[in-house]
Formats: sequence, structure tokens, C-alpha cells
Amino acid sequence: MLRPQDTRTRERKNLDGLWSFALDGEGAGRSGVWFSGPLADAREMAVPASYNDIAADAAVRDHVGPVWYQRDVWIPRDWDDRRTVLHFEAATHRATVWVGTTEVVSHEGGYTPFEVDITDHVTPGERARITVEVDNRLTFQTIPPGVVEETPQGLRQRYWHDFFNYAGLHRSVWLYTTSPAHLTDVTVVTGLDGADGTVDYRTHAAGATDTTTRVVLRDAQGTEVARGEGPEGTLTVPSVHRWAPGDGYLYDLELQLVADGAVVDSYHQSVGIRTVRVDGIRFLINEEPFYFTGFGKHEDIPVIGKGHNNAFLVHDFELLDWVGANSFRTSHYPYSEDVLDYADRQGLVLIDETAAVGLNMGLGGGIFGGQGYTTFSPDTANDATQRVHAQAIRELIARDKNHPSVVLWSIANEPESETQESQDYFRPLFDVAREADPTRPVGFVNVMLAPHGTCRVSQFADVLMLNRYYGWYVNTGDLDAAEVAWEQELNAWAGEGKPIIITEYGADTYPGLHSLVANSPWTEEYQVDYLDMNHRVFDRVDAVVGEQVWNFADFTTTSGIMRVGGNKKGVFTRDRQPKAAAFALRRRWHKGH
Ligand code: GCB
Repeated sequence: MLRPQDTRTRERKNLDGLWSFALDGEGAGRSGVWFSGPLADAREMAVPASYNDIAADAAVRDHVGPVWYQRDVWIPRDWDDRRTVLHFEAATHRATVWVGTTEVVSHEGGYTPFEVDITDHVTPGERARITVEVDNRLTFQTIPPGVVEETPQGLRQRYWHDFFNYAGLHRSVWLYTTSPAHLTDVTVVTGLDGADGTVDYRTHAAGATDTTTRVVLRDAQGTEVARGEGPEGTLTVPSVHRWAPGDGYLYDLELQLVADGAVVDSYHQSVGIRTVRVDGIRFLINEEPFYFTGFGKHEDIPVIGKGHNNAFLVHDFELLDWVGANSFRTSHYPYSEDVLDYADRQGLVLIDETAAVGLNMGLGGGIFGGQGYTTFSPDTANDATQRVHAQAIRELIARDKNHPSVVLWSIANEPESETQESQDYFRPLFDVAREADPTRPVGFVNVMLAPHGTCRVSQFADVLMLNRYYGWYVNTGDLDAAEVAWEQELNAWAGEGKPIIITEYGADTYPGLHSLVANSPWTEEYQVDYLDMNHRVFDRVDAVVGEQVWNFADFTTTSGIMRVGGNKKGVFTRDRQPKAAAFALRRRWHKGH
């Protein structure tokens, strides 16, 4: 799927703004054909945004079940003889869409785009009514998983991940147009050959058979550096300017679909020419060892929740630069494509993760209170879950395969991984990822409950990603003991001969809480000491090729005795003010980790 774009042949119309909105706790919307006319008893709701925190109403915040969005849109009158496509960048976690009274598309999965050709359902120059049912319910057959429990007080959504289940239309909605003959996809794979670069491209088109494809590659100044004919081929770029961490240099690949000598469709794909490879314990970008510094992040902003916001996008990257981070993980779901585009341009390195978080009922017994479920079983995460998970991996890779910033796929965060069932569940999912993208390493994030020697899934990974909380969840307030235990486990992992990225280490810190006495959890001093201890350990283990602190900023979670107004492991507060740890990290990372 190609992103909506304005080009010489394409035009977009943005549908963000205020939509009509109604809760449907009883699930009455479908039988009541709410799409057949204006939504009754509607309030207005901002798009893009999570709806949860916008109303001053717990019923909205804690709603379980469908909600409905609706708006009218004028179809531009010069879109005659064109294809009209309705495109959603995301609807969390599933959606069904009507144009007028016609159901046009459904999509499962809250963080990847979907679209539908609505040409036959609209008339240029006329108004069309768009209605969307968005459902936030998580079950054992969704990614991420959850369970809806019926209680005397109403439906309650349980889940095993540590962030609030924000929902709604989180990203932009578009109408766009193409000519009937149009490009549908492009894949680029880049390489280096001495001072030269190579760009393998493969395009797909639909809507006509007698077309040819032409591609033109231009540098950042707009000067043509290579061109090709045909739906696939290889371009060579003499004396290439490589894309590299900290140097987000991009070429522009214009794809042109040509019929009868005329360009009927044109699409621009930005291209960063770089290579990625694992070699023993090293992670190589452009054949040079790369050390990840940065964070696990969240899409989490006051008021708008997981809604995308460009001001926060730019501000967060400013803070990343200030603190000396060269990378982050899109924990724990695919982020807005605007984030990926910006990372490409900024030369930031990404670990790109699916929404498979919380596939671990063991965590239920530990950190988040007893839940009493088995992770993998016919009644819980099962074959159907695995199929949804495989689709989530395919959709992530299909969406993000052309981003030079993405160097590693993470197919799950902290799943159960110490059982035979987990091994059987995950083995084919690694194949799915490698088939979808043979060019990037693949891994998953290992949890502390599956320490070295017990994990049965890491054998399939190219890179070991470890989340560890020595000095926080274990050895709390005893950093000396934590240091010994942590180094021991890390050395055992190093024996695997693979690169290790510490994808989480962190300590909850209440901003403004201080202590003169060392080993006082929750204080700003403890967070600094905790990070220092971790860094001493990492610096003694050669196989460690990266450190990503949990978390960039404080974020919202469900309520519970482990959380004080959310998760407070941020190095920045939720409104992006620095804690003492931000300055400590800045000193380390600007020195070159
Ligand atoms: C983890 C999870 C992350 C949590 C974090 C914590 O291991 O991956 O989602 O927020 O721990 O703070 O407990």
C-alpha cells in the first residue's frame, strides 16, 4: 500500500478535524443502522486523537466496546474519471467503515493503515457521509491480547501490557485520487559497492495492462542521478551519499506509470542508501559497528493520548538530540508513519515493533496482579492468535520496509518464551518476518521471567533484545547486589555469540523526590545511580551493542498499586521536563556512550 500523496497525478484531501462521535456500549449501532443517517445524541470529537481523555467523563475514558465516528465530506468535483480512495492511517483496534449506507471495509489491528476504493459509492461534486465503527475490545485473538470480563458493574477490559488502552482514530484520515491505472506498491532494497550505491526497486501497478514503468532517482538537490525502465530493476548511484546514523540523507525515487507515452501516475518514494547486517556480536550499519543509545518510547501525550501530533513529534526529536540518543524502539506497536518519515530525515535509527505486547500471563502473576490465565492454550492465545500475529508482522513490514531508519524488526515484546508452547508459537513467526523482509535482522524482546538458559525463543533471533530491571523489580534499593546479578546474567547471554541490545532498563522516579541517602528508590538520585550501575555493567560486556532506557517520558497506564499516576520511569516527565537522569544520560551519550 502506498501512502496518500500529492504528486503531479495524485491529489489528497485531509479529513482531520471534528467528527460526530457516540459511544455504543450496548453494541446497538449495527442493528440500529447508525450509519443510515446523522448519528443521534452525538458529541464532537477530535481526529486524530484518542477519545478517552478528551471528554471530562469516566464513561468515555473507560468505555469498553464500539464507538462511532461520522462526518460528511464534499467529493471534489474535478475528481471525475478518477479513482477515489478512502485511507485510514490507523483505527485502534478494529474498524468497519460505511460510505452512505454501504459497508466498504473492515480492518483488524490498531496501528497499521487500511484503505478502500470508494469510487463507485461517491459522486464528484456531491457530499458523502462517512461513518466508522471503532472497537477497542481486546481478546485472546487480538494483538495485543486481552479479555473482556462481564462483571455486575459492567464490562471490564483486562490486558497484560503496561500502558493505557487508548483507542479511536489516532492518525490522519484521507481521501485521495489516482488515475484508473495506478501504482500500488514499491519495494526498495539498497546496497553499497565501494563508493557507489545500488537501489533495487520493484513496483506493482493495477488498473491497466498496457502500461510501462519508468523510475527517476534524484539527489537531495533535485539533480537526476540514475533512471530505469520497467517494473523492476537496479539503479547505480556513483559516489553515493550514504544514509547513516546522524546523517539522514535521502534520495527521491520518482515512479512513473506511463500509458501511450503519457505519465498517468506518479509517486515519490524517498530512499536512504545504507546497509544493515549482523556479524558475530557486532551490529553493522554501512559495515561499521553501531552502538544504539536511546529509549523505548510510547505514543502518549496529555489530552490526546495516542493521537499523532507533529509539534510533539518535532519536540521529542529535539529532546532525543539534546540528550544524545541516536535511536529508539517503537515500543510497543507501529508508530505513526510521520514518525518514521521524520526519523529517516533526521538520521535516527529505529527498532520497529509489532503490537504483540502482553502475550505473557506470567507477568499477570508477578508485576500486575494475579490473573489466573495460561498464555498459550486452545482457549487463550491459540492458532487463531498466531494467524492475527502473522498478519500484524506482514502489515508492519509492508508499511515500513522502505524506511532506512528501520534496522531491526521486533516481532513481540516480552512474550512467554520459556515453554515448549511458546517455541512452537514463535518459530513460524520468525519465518513470516524473514520472508516479508530478507534484508533486516529479526528479533523479539526477552523478559526477565525467561533468563538465560530457559528462553526457548531467542535461538531464532538474529539479535538478542533484553529487558532487565536489576535494581528495580529485583534487588530493589540494592544496587551493589543488582550489579553482581546483572553482570552474571549478561555474561551468560554474551556466550550466545549474538549482539545484545538492552531494550529496557529503568527505575520509576517521582520528579522532585530527593534523598541524600543512596539506594532510595523513586528519587531522582536513585534513577541516576541505577543508570550508572547499568552502564558500568554494559561497558564490561563486549556483546552489548546498545542501551535503550525505559522510558523516554512518563506515560499513562491502567490504575494499580504499582503505578502512581502512570508509569514514572520516564527520563522526561509526561510534559517533557527533564529529571536529573536526563542530564546524566546527556553527559554519557555525548561522550560517545
Ligand atoms: C516492561 C515492559 C514495559 C513496562 C515496563 C515497566 O518490561 O516491556 O511495557 O512498562 O516493563 O515499567 O514495568
